[in-house]
Amino acid sequence: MRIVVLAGGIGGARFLTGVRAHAREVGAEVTAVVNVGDDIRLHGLQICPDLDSVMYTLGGGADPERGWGRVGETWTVKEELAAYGAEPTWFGLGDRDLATHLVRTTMLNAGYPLSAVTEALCARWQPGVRLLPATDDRLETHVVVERDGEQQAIHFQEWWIRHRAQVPTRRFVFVGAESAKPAAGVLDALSVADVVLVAPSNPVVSIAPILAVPGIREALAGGRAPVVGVSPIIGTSPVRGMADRCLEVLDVECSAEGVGGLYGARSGGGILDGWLVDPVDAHTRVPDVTVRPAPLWMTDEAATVAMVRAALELA
Ligand code: FO1
Repeated sequence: MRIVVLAGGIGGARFLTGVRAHAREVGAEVTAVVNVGDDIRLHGLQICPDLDSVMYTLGGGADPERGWGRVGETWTVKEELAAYGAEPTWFGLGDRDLATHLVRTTMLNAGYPLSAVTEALCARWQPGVRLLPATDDRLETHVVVERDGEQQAIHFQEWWIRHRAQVPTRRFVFVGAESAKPAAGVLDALSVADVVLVAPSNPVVSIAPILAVPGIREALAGGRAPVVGVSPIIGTSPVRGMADRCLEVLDVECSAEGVGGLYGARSGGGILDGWLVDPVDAHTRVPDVTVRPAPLWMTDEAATVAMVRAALELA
């Protein structure tokens, strides 16, 4: 069995631990297509937060408290940069994490595509699933905000970390998406997939940038594999993160029904055949999508595996 998972950062990484555990039991192959919209170039280094969150989490090197970055991290370089007044001071790069960005940037500068660089980094971390960036091309999520009566576009990380999403916000723009191509391996993985799972990641800034790469949405729509999404919202709150704030910008209700409707039915030009919701949201209706309840709190690996099994049964 071949499983493809569309995933963002921390929620996607946790979900993938369950997918990997289930795949090991049944002998399935897993490919994760990961968001790159959060990527940012700082201090001359290319930082890929979502790819790294997935790689570190599956490779046993993530900080479980923070969710991002490395466990046992130290911050000497960050302190030294701050002593120079080097901006941005709101973005923290740990010493251990920096090694990843140095290797990645050196390889990118030498001409390797991000997919090949990711494969090389994964040779160390052995995540047990194939990690593919959605695209090898530049794609960055920018956020149009209101400042001093004017509209300005800022990088997603500045909006997310520096402003904690608490600034008047107009819209999200996936810069470079129109001319981006799916990364090497993405369309092949989708064409041979038996099932596609949409992780309980932020629908607006993690999954939407993946779907914005021309060819990926079409491959889902026209593919033979059923597509099952897992709701990132339980009741009226995101499982983690600030999806509520992102949905508000789009004027979409923060609920399993709101996000299910945003993705839409595959038969109607959307992406979903099935939508897994928490039992508290069992009343959810999404036109032409089969909705099924299952506990969605990823409290530990066993709970996450149970969730993955429910998604695969629905598929
Ligand atoms: N999140 C923060 O809240 N503060 C940070 O300083 C920060 C630095 C950082 C560095 C590398 C990395 O891979 C992730 C980092 N994150 C940080 C997390 C990241 O901003 C977001 O949580 C994701 O982009 C959303 O998926």
